[in-house]
Amino acid sequence: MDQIELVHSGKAQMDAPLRDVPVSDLDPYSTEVLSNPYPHYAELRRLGPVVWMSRYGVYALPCFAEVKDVLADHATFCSSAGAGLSNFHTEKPWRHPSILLEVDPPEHDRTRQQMVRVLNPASVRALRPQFEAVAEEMVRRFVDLGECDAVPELAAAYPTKVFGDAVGLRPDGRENLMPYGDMVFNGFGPVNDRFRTSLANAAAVPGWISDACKREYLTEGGLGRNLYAGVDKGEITEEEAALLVRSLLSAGLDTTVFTLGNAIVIFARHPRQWAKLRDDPSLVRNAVEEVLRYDGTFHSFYRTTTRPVEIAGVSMEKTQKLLVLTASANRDAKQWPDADAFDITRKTNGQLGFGFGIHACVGQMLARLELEIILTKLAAVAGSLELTDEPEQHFNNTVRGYRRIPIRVTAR
Ligand code: OVM
Repeated sequence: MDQIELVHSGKAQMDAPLRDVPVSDLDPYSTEVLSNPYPHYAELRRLGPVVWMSRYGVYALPCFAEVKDVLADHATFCSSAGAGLSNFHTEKPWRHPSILLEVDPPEHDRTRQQMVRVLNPASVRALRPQFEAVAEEMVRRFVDLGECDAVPELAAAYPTKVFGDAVGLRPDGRENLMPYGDMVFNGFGPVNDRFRTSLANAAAVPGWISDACKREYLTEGGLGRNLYAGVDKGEITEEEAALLVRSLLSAGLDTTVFTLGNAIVIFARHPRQWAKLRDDPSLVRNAVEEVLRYDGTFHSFYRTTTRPVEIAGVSMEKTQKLLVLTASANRDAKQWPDADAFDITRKTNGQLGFGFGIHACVGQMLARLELEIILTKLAAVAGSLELTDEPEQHFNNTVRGYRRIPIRVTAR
């Protein structure tokens, strides 16, 4: 399905902006920045709501209000030029563009509707008993281990099992899913060594994904197979159904695996908040939102201007890429009192971890269900969570997470 060829230059619009705009030469994709982006985001917000990023020729939006405004106006700030740095209107995408994420209305509404049909509140609710049964067993085993790496034992194992089963994937080959997500999420950034390596290390992965998206591969009754019902009703083509399954596989696994790992690390580092959750499990839903606000998994993506426009007094041309820093917006003190504090009792309404507007995460109910179930079980079964060593980050151009979380867990 995907012929991989990298032509992105990122140099299309490197000229300095015409107006008096704050400029930053920060590389948001450097290992140093990715290690701890928050002080850098704070500096961007201090510079202003619109900052020219001289290395990439894009405007960064680090503040809540402007991020939300831009995401609300999909006609002016489009997705069809790609949700990454590369401009699909002038550069060849590394894979067939997503027919959900990388399109505008009216095309978008048609495909979104198909996704909503399989990921509606009732179909997600129906998954709960199975998700809870798996969580029960996995969390007990995790706590019984006492000391382990929480990534393979829980954070990666749980979504791989329950999401993979929900989609209707066969048990074998699921190890291809994380490396594929790694390519996809690196692909929203520049063509740097990190992206090239993720492609080179996993040459067989896109082929496996492409096969796994086909109707005959997918189990009857799963979310993937259910997307093919749209073909039978004449609403989408067989190829479109396969690409929508690909969207599930692209966006659905790495994100939840990393969020689960991030939640474990954050709670291990905030024992009083963990104690609060154990004392009052009704806080779990808000705790999930606060995890996503405080250290969101999806850090940034792009929009592209469809006409000359002004944002916060900064004029820009048509076809300008904008770096939408949702994880920075979620730490904006103008929106969030004591923004850098992790507090599961705060008001989290409006956090942007799932985006905002017509492209807001279509799987967010499914993601919340996974997170809520695991944290609830963990809070019921585990006592203290204690990191036995520094967790090791998994570096990716767009998503934040850990590849190793050495932890000691006591039974409650
Ligand atoms: C897609 C896709 C891939 C990654 C992320 C995403 C956040 C969508 O292929 O549709 O949404």
